[in-house]
Amino acid sequence: MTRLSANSLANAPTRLAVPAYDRTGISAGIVHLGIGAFHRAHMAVYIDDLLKDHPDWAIVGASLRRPDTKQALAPQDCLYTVAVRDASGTQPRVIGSIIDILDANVEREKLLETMASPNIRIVSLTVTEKGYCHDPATGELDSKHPDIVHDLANPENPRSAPGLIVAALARRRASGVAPFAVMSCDNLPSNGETCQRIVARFAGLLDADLGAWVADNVAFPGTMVDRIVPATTDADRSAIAELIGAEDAWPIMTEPFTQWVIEDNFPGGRPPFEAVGAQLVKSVEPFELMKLRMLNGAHSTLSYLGYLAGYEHVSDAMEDDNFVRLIHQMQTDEIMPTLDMPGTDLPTYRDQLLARFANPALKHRTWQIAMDGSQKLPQRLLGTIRDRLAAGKSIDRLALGVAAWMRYVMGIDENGKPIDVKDPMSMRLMAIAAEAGEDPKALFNGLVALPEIFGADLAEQPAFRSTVIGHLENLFEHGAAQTVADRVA
Ligand code: CS2
Repeated sequence: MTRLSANSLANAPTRLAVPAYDRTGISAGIVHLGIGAFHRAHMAVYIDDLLKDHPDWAIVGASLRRPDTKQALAPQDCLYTVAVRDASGTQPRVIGSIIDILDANVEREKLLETMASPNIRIVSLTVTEKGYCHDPATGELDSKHPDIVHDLANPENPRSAPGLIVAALARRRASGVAPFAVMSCDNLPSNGETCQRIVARFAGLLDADLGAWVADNVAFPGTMVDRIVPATTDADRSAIAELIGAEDAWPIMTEPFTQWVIEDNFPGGRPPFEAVGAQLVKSVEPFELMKLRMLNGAHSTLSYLGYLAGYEHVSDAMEDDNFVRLIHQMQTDEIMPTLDMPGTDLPTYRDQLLARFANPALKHRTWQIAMDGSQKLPQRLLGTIRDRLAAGKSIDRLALGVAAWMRYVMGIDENGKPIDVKDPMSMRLMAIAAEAGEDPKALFNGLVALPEIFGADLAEQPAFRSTVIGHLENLFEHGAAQTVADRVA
């Protein structure tokens, strides 16, 4: 079978959606750091929709960690398939908005040069929570992070996202080129402000003047991004090859739903995102809070409890009525009262989320979402818990999500089999858990004492302590499926 490429498109089946513009006539306006599956199913699709009328906004992607994206996509002219899936079938579409991919580890100079060029007016990022090298509880740069220590010592040869951004901004400043806007598209709270704080602090540690210049001159528009994008499997690759009549080394599977809310703060110009379905707003914060708490908070809860209960995929857990009821109750009784969203019908938003989680065609592994919990818990569950405690309200379901995480990071499942716990803090987490054994109080005390995750306050909250410990007792004694069933009975 031929490989997907600019040439193969000429013979593509006529029903296959392909770029609506001449790819030889487009040029880069955006550098995107972290060219993973999420970006390719989200921002790259919006850009694909607008290139016909705005050809100077194509994307140069960079991968910061691994060479695999470039290896997969370079031989196919950076083309790839986005396949939208639900119970009614699979809709493939070939995306052409990425025109080059740079491997930051081996093409660092070329990447910095590109980022410093005046044509680039936006540098966007999806580097996941841990890519910001920050303290997740406070949102401040972690100046002891090994990548930050490295980049402060080698500012012209950076390997972290903040290091690359600051090196490129410094070049632009030196040559009198206006800065690009830095647009975080990660699931961080106040991702614009958080990114600004981290980048300005990194710049300030290098050179106080540069730090002040970044703080005063660089725009960091916040965004709320939403689309569920499970990791691609070999079975997906075969299915897509069949559908598009060519081999695609890395197609992306996703759901029909997509949402993008963007703060309109682009002094150097921006593409008309609103023309392709994005929502431009003054402040993205309420949208972010709603999404992080309602979607991601529920997702993480489903993933830890679901994994422990033996559900491989989110949709498998959603076939269990007790899980559906638990998430519905958590969202309705404990999360929605913390949100202030004039103009959004929260019950409808909730019902739509439950339907999205249940999408049987999306094989989204609970293990995938369970990754990096230390970086995710603060904005997904702990902020909501703080708000509820301050209001003197119950936190029962939210605390069950936290307890399930504590049980999960022990690294042993309910059948005594090892769990592959992926987390930048996994060594510490598993050491604490090993020492605690199956003692709920000791496990809670050991983990809650990590200020990077729980801050200094939560350990001192009696209601938090007793509720989480109570859930841990049940998880140890009855297992996750029964604990969930008992809660919602
Ligand atoms: C998920 C998110 O993996 C995870 O942690 O919760 O990637 C989620 O699918 C997206 O945020 C949906 O927009």
